[in-house]
Amino acid sequence: MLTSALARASRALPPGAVAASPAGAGAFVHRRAFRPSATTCSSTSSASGCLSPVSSRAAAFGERLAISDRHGTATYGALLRAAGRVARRIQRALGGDDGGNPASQAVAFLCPNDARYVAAQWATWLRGSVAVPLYHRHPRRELHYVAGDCGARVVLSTEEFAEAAAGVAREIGVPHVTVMPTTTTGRGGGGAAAGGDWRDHPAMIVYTSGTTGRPKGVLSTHGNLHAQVSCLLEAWEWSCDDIILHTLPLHHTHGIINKLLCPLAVGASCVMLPEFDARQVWEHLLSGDASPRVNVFMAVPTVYARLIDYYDEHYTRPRVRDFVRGMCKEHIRLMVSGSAALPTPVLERWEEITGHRLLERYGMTELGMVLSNPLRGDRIPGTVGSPLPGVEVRIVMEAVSGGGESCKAIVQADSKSTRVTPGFEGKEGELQVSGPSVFKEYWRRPLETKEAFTSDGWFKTGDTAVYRDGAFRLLGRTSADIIKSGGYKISALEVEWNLLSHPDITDVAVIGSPDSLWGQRVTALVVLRRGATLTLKQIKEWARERMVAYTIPSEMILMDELPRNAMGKVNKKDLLKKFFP
Ligand code: MLC
Ligand code: AMP
Repeated sequence: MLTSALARASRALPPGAVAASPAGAGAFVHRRAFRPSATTCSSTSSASGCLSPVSSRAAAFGERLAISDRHGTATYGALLRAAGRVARRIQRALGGDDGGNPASQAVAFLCPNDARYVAAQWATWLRGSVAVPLYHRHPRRELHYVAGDCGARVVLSTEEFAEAAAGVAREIGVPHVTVMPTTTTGRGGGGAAAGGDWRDHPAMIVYTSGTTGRPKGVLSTHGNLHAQVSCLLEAWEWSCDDIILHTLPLHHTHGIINKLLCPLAVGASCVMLPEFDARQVWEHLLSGDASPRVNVFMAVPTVYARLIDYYDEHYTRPRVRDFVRGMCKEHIRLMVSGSAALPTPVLERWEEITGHRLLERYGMTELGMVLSNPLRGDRIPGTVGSPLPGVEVRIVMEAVSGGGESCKAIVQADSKSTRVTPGFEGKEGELQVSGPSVFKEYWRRPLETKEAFTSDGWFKTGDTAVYRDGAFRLLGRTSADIIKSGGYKISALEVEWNLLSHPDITDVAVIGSPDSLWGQRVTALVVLRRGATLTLKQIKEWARERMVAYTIPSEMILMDELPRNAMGKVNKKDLLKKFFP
């Protein structure tokens, strides 16, 4: 039965993918995974380095447990069969109007955090199309924008989001397809699939905010995703015995790459919660006899701060505290923080509570993960370690010479070595990145793509970094117009643009004010129309239908006018100093 299920699943795969499994899986299986045992995935050895969709490795993992969610469990085989069914539904919905080449087709999908998300993502890849995840907490306006901007040929959703997804599909004039539960039985098999080399094949578009215009679609190829996943598998020693607890949104890199595609690329398991809930996370981390028992956890700093608050409130007795520490020490092998700077007090308190020093790493939607503290070895608070395998970084500072300004790389490093220009250790500059994990382009934005790279091909992160005492440190964004709140990147300019459409607001400047829980908070300095009154509560209500929840200001400061310079620009760094010294 297993053999026929795998054979069916394999038939659903594109030619390149079939070749990669089981052989291709070996490229991802690290040390512990090669240990022979009845349940290991060591049979998937023979590293070929073949590039193919991450999902294609699944055929080799057959009846191993892939996902455990609130509806039940799904094996790799079941996921592939479900993906095959969804792929055929897409094919039917598109009918004769298949558009020729699925590689140029975007498939937008709106699914909760459970096995059906994976089925939708893999169905897209089985077809050779481009996966574009939507987020169910986004207002309709935002869903419409993303689905329209990526040029989705079809919108997928699960039953519970069918109304919103069908509405979006209608607005952009494409079919809507429902993703069914993964547990139902049925034939496997997929839709049309492109063959050939998958390296340059477009795989995914994730939307990210920047300092210009509306959010941009970051297009990554299968080669990019392969690189983003494989460097983490190696550096963090992922194995098929691992079980990760997944609590992050699945429309961003952290949730998609680090917490979902990594485990699924090695045959490990992923326990998915529908959303972050401190009590449930603690229950999973502490349940001694639960099956599957979690041994890996990753989150943004705000989540760790929330977990600490919960612990302080609920786990007060000394014996309970000993139990918490004992369980975490004994059962968890890795706890990672990233997406925003980890405050040292959070790192220290978490270590006190669980006995784990969080492994902090640095990454970006356009790049996957770039820098990481070591799995084994000293994790220095306030640093993000060194480059991951396959990633090259440099720190560039603007050097003023006699003839004018030029750029100078003062530090250049990869996972094996770091070269510092003598006299420049400890000097700060912009972090730039190069390597196979770097995204292909901003979707349909050639100008922005060009501007994001240097003339010699390095991606300009817009983050200021410094290299000191053997490790990289992030010092913040070069632009005050980018805010990071709870791990979400928010464009201050986009928030301003939204608020300016309020009839009572005549001028506004949005800044990221420091906050111990959120990292930064969205603070709006607002000038009102003469005679108008407006409270923060009213703004929040007005914004609910229009703006993404985490971009809505949580603080408002009323001003008579905004201080502007001769060029008419507001100096946000000055405003920050003035209001949040
Ligand atoms: C929620 N709120 C936020 C917010 N999230 N406000 C500011 N910033 C945020 N990030 C608001 C809500 O609208 C609500 O407002 C109030 O805060 C409480 O909401 P909540 O429902 O209790 O919050 P919750 O849903 O629990 O969300 C908290 C969170 C979430 C930390 C779990 O923000 C989250 O999932 N963050 C992770 C984002 C992420 O995955 N980033 C990775 C990007 S990739 P009100 O007014 O209604 O009370 C990347 C690359 C890399 O960065 O390196 O990884
Ligand atoms: P995003 O564009 O949403 O992918 O967010 C990427 C940005 O998050 C980076 O450019 C950094 O500014 C920030 N970031 C990610 N990890 C860290 C970290 N460990 N420390 C500081 N900033 C981080």
